[in-house]
Amino acid sequence: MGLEEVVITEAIMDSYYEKFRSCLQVDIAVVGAGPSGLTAAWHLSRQGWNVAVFERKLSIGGGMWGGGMTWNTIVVQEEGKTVLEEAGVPLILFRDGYYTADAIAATTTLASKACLSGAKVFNCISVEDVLIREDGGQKKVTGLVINSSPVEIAGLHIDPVVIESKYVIESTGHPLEVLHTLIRKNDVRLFTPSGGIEGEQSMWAERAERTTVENTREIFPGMYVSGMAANASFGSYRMGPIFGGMLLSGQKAAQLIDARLREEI
Ligand code: 48H
Repeated sequence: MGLEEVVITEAIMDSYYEKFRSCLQVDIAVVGAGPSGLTAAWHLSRQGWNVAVFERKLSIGGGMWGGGMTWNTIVVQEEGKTVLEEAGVPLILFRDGYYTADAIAATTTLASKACLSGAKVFNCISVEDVLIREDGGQKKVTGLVINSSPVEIAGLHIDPVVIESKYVIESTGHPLEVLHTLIRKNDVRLFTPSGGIEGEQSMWAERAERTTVENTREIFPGMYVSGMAANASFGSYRMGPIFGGMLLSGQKAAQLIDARLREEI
């Protein structure tokens, strides 16, 4: 049997657009396929929610691929290791309470868990804005404004498209991109002490790991923060190449949103 190039093209078109169409109205839209976003996507999709993940880069994994300074090993502590254990990532005990995992195995396993649980991951798509509505005088995020990353990189003046979501998880890491856009463009207050973005502080691994999980919560109606974005929003510290907090934060964001969605049924 011969191979027809146009059939290959048609297969890609039909399959991709079916996937995209199934995400026009999702339960949860995750911005950023780093460790916290992928963990949240996995935990939510396995509960049966319709989840879409948008990642600007061609590669998923965010800052986890590179371990510390390109040495592609990650460290997790006792609490954080449970998420990797459940995913089936091999862990090695380094010293009391410190475990290492291969950064590539950890990233690809989390991505695989998310995809195979049903989350739809769209790489090469950048989130450039949010969709906003007013409900009883209160503004609420109701979706994402997305564009092709190559369009963004080339600086082409091409309008974006939109997907609706019941909840958004802002997991863009240090830059906190979506939240910055939200407050730059709208006269709104966040659920932070100042009502704005508190900003990230310097390295303090122990405190940062704890607060990443504490700071994982709803930051604006319809929008949750997870991972490094949670600490950057609420003014806490960075933690360097230890990833337990990122994983536990993704898990917590998923638990909080799962509970909200169940209340709404
Ligand atoms: C689509 C976007 C957009 C956008 C960004 O940085 P990440 O790995 O995020 P986390 O929070 O899951 O993990 C943080 C961790 O990697 C880290 O940096 C740590 C632990 N640092 C400690 C320290 O001291 O430095 O992933 C975020 C992802 C990336 O893949 C971005 O490309 C993506 O979000 N992204 N995707 N639209 N507007 N902005």
